[in-house]
Amino acid sequence: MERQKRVVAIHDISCVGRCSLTVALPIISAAGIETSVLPTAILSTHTGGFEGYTYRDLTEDIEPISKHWQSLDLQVDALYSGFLGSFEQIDLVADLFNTFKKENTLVMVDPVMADNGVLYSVYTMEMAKGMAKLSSQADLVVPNLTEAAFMLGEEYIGENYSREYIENTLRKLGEMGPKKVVLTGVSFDPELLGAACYDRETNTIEYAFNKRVEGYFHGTGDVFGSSLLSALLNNFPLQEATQIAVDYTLECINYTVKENKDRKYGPVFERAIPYLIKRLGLV
Ligand code: PXL
Repeated sequence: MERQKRVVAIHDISCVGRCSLTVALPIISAAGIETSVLPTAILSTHTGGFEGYTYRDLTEDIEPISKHWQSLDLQVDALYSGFLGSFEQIDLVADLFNTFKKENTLVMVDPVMADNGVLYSVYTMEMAKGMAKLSSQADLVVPNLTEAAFMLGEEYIGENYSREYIENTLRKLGEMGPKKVVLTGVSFDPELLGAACYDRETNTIEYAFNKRVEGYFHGTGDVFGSSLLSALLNNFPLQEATQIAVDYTLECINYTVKENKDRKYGPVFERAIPYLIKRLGLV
């Protein structure tokens, strides 16, 4: 068997409402990868649809945690950042990348900050500039269309876009620094939804689609990112890993619809874990 890999997942803990670490930790673990965590903030719930949530920013803990880890012989195969607790965390997370990145470490940045043309309530446009800076240090960046536009300093153009717009966006994001880009929420056909992936070094653009389910499903970005990383660390090439992530996300959405769950509690990703580990060839 191949040596077991380790991910450091850098996201918030939203105690209730599946997203960020409550999604990344179980999914990446189920994929056979040791998942260490660096919580960026602790919230009683996520910020998308609950009133009155608590918010403890953990910015001050990042450096001491990093210092302690430096005293350990820690092999890190991937660093995966998502929702950050403050603007100041951008530079701290960039330092953490520099500290723990070795030759074969995959740095994946999901610039979690916005969706459907709007920034999450806790952020300002400053965050978009910061996320662009952090993404420039990544090997792989995984924005949705809103985050991509904001990082490029452009307006969100909504759902009427051409293939050319998507491909120009991928190339412009690649020019910022990352070797690979996976753009989520891409659709050229009302029946289909998926992602576009770009490899700057081979100059290839590929797509992965599956059936579109109407409606907004909170937390699916984290399900997508966690399963994408799981597939990449299980040695699937970029397009195949993207297809696995698209298909797993759809499975989770199908369970969420079937169980008629209140969608702000997040996707029913647990029931689809057997599907994911089969797709990854682990069972
Ligand atoms: O899934 C993205 C996310 C992560 N963490 C928190 C959020 C959101 C989206 O709203 O509020 C705290």
